[in-house]
Amino acid sequence: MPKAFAASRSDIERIYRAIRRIRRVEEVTAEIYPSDKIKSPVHLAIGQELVSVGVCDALRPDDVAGGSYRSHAVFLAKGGDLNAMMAEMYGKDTGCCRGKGGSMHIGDAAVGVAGSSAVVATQIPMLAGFALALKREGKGRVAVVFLGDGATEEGCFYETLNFAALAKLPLLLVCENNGYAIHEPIAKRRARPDGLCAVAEAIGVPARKITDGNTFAVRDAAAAAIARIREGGGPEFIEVQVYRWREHVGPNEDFDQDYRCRSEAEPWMAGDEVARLAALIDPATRQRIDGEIEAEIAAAVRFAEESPAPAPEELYADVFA
Ligand SMILES: Cc1ncc(C[n+]2csc(CCOP(=O)(O)OP(=O)(O)O)c2C)c(N)n1
Ligand SMILES: [Mg+2]
Repeated sequence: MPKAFAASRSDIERIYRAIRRIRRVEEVTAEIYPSDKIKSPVHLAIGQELVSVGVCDALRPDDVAGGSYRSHAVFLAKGGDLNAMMAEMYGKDTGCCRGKGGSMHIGDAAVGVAGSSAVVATQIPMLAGFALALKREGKGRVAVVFLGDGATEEGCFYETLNFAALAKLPLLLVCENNGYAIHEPIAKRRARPDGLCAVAEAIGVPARKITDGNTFAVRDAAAAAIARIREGGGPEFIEVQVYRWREHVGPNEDFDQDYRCRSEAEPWMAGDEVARLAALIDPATRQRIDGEIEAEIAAAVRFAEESPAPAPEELYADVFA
């Protein structure tokens, strides 16, 4: 049984709205995808939304967050504009990166989404750089980096952890451990699959693992860590056990692909956080929230479809070398 966390009705409604909105955006993205209107690969976070939502709920608007190619949830939870994200996936000029980045490279400086990177783990030193700048700025802002379990196998993860600990950077590292790097389970990749927090601790970064799939557990752990980080305590590491419901990249399920089976996913689907939170809200309120979300998504799809493509000369804009 998940523990009960202190949450008011308005907390529950706010978190439900955020998590359901991301779920529906990604489900609609998956529906549109086969039409080929979306011009970039999509790495969906369906089943993992609670991490971004829980962590970002504990952030200030002027904090900075960034993640990997699987960052729709981070972008939306941090306050990124849905129209701009949808248009970016369509490769349109109105996209958050003028249609040049696509799903894997979304960012929005105005709301503190630092950007996202498709090269595994490279977002970690990038957000450490933000953390260093924020520390020098001295206004108590923090940086958060979202990473997969596979990213902990890259050298720059260890290098960045060490530097961040040494320099006491205001950096929260959030590992979304979905148990797989593409098709390779963590037990085939690490001698100690349960050792991620121990690794961080050994380098001097306090670490905590959350396994119960509860958004409020994530939010409370993040809030406590962020408060210490803001006070100058240095970086912290939070690992959240989650499960990816769809294929590594693309809109489909992949339980027929020989590397995992549906029975492994079923307990996660049965404990779905979107459904659990929905059941805590009175039906009329829930209907209103759901209706608003559907209308917002439909409008974003229309916006993306009706937006112009970038002009041909845009090919040469923002090119540094
Ligand atoms: C440096 C580098 N190596 C390999 C790849 C190919 N690749 C893309 S995603 C991925 C798996 C990463 O797994 P994880 O960090 O657990 O993230 P998840 O996809 O599970 O969210 C790999 C190996 C890459 N993009 N970059
Ligand atoms: Mg993974």
